This record gives sequence, C-alpha cells and structure tokens, in this order.
Amino acid sequence: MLDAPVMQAATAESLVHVKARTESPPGYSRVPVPAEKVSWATAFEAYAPQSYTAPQVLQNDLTLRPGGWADEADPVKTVARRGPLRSVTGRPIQLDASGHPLNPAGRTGIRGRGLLGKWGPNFAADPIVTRLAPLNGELEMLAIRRKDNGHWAIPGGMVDFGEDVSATLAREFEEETGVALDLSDARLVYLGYVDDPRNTDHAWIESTVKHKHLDPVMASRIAPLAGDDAAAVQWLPLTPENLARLHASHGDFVRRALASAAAGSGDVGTPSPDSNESPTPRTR
Ligand code: RP5
Repeated sequence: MLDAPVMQAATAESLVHVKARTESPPGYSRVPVPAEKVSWATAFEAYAPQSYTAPQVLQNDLTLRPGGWADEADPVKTVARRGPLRSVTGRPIQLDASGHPLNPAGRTGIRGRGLLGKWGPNFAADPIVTRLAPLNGELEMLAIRRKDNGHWAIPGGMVDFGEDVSATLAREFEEETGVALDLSDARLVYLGYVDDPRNTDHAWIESTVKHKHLDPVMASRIAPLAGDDAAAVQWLPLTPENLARLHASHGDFVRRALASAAAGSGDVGTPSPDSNESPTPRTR
C-alpha cells in the first residue's frame, strides 16, 4: 500500500510543469503557454497547438506490428482495448470531448504523443543510488549522461509491457550503469508525474522513484560502466548546482530522497544544507 505522504506528493506538489511546456525535443513545435493558462480549468480561447506524433511511434503500433511498443493512433480504440486509463497512483485519467487523455499538469503547447508510445501516462522507474565519496565524504549519486539531451540524470527508464516496476528499477540500473545491484530494499520516495521535455497534452511520463544508499564497502565493490543508452556514467556530487541541472524532475526526486532519508534513518550522511531542503512545488 502507498503511504499518505507519497500519495500527497503525487497528487498535489508534482502537478505543475515547466520543462513540459518550454523544452522541445527534435520534431516538437510547442505554442507558448503562459503560466496562468496552464490549467485546463482556465479558459484559453486562442489555444491551437499543433499535433505531433513521431514516425517511430506510429511505426510501432502494437495492434499492427508484432513486437510494437506503441498504442494505436486512435486513443478511443486504446481505451476500448486497455480499459479506462489510470495514473501510477490509481487516479482515473480524464479524457477530452474527442477521447484524448488530458495531461494532469495542464497544457504543454503540443498535442499528439510526440516521442511517447502510450496515450496518457507512460510509466517509468528511477533508481537513485547514493554514496559518500571516499576522498572527501561528499554525498554523490551514480548518474548517467543522457544521449538525447546531454543532461545528467538518474539511470532510469521505461517499464516494459507486463513488467513489474521493481524489475524495471534493477534492469534499467544495470543497463545504464553496468552494475547489477539488489534494489529490493530501496526506499520509495516518489510516485507520480514527471516534468519531462517529451510530455504532450495527451501523453506524459509518470515514475516510481526509489532510493538506496550504499555503505563504503558496498560502494567500493561496484565498477560502473556506461551502457548503450548512456553517453557516460559517474558518481555525481549532489551539490545544489548539479541538482538544478538534472534531466526532467530528477533534481526534485533526489531532494525528496534525501529529505526522506534524513527524516527516517538519516543514514546518508550530511549533505550540504541547500541540497537537503524540502521539495518545492515546481523548481524548473
Ligand atoms: C524520465 O525519463 C524518467 O524519469 C526516466 O528517468 C526516463 C525514462 O525515459 P528513457 O530514459 O527511457 O528515455 O523522465
């Protein structure tokens, strides 16, 4: 069962996005959405965004192609096939008049699915693994540099069809960093919406984020090596500057992990005060 603080985080603080309406991966052309017009509850008569769904998404329609990983082009057919769409927290997803799922964080300036395969929530898993640096005791996270935008990130990824999210956490961690690690005791720190640059009005990423802190012996036993999906891997010092530059909502996720550890066992050492501040509703 989910605990109350996590549910609260997933349904309130996280539902404000900035990157999902200001950053545009290749192929995306977003119309501007002023902060005061983000909410679907606010009238925005002039709002007429383009629709974009990447060719590789359309080519991987799982109802047409064996081994495909994307929903069909018509979201009405998707709901008929999959049943009502639900968020990772179990909350029902709202549909617009034409049957398109509505991004729970509001307008993004673009319709369609962009680079995302699923209508509505696309589920991801993010394993945060930390240690204290052997030389200076600084708190660090094993991070990867993403190939798509060059940003440092948690070594996470998408949940495969039918895959248990705990399996995704370990699989993605190993694929991205080359380290096979038992994450069964990792602590759940966040469940919900991700402010990802690929999000659209009708398709977005939601994640399960877990944290594990390695003691010096465990940390010394692993030898990270960047996998195919990563341009680089390294122990990244968790300074405020580095947290602010992380991909998507990953800086917020790490802050939540550190706050949660500090409130619980406090077994991650003492990060700098700024990197251990309480999560804010939206920082990017
Ligand atoms: C992020 O994108 C999620 O938090 C997760 O880390 C990642 C999943 O996408 P891919 O890495 O598979 O592209 O927003």
